[in-house]
Amino acid sequence: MTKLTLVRGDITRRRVDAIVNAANSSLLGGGGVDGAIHRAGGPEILAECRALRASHHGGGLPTGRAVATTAGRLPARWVIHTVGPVYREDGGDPELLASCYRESLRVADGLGARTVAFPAISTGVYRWPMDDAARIAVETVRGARTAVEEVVFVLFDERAYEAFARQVG
Ligand code: AR6
Repeated sequence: MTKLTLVRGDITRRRVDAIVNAANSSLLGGGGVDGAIHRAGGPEILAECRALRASHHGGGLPTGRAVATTAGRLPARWVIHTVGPVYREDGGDPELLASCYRESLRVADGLGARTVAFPAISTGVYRWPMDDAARIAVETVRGARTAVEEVVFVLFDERAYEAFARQVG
């Protein structure tokens, strides 16, 4: 059983094996948590993202998939970059959001990571409603077959923290 922990704060400060980045398909950075990770981690992460993009994902990383880089100056050992789905007026595909969590844990297993920190993927720029995103995140991690021992959800504000706390119970 993977232990679930909730904390409020900035994911770039977490000393865990891997932190997950809510990236976009370009893997070239952006705003939100993606911007914070590249700013705090330094140029090494972006250089690796460019190399990954060039060698494996010429068309960009598809939504719901995940890849890993080292973590530059961050206290974590690796950054796992995943691309969440955009929530539109007619909704979003919950399976793609679940896939972000599952695939990130699969990549973490490949790295041998035992502790992994996730932000609330897709709940910022991509506008996924927080309660629904929290439900999908918690259900998916609880249902995952993984050797990861602890998943830490790092929630940036009180509203996100409360939504995840309601799901974890
Ligand atoms: N630590 C933890 N959580 C954070 C941090 C942080 N330092 N900063 C923001 N959050 P978002 P998305 C929260 O927009 O919705 C980027 O431009 C934030 O409050 O970062 O998946 C990418 O390049 C929110 O709850 O990611 C993509 O283009 C959550 O992280 C696009 O945004 C996710 O918000 C991805 O959008």
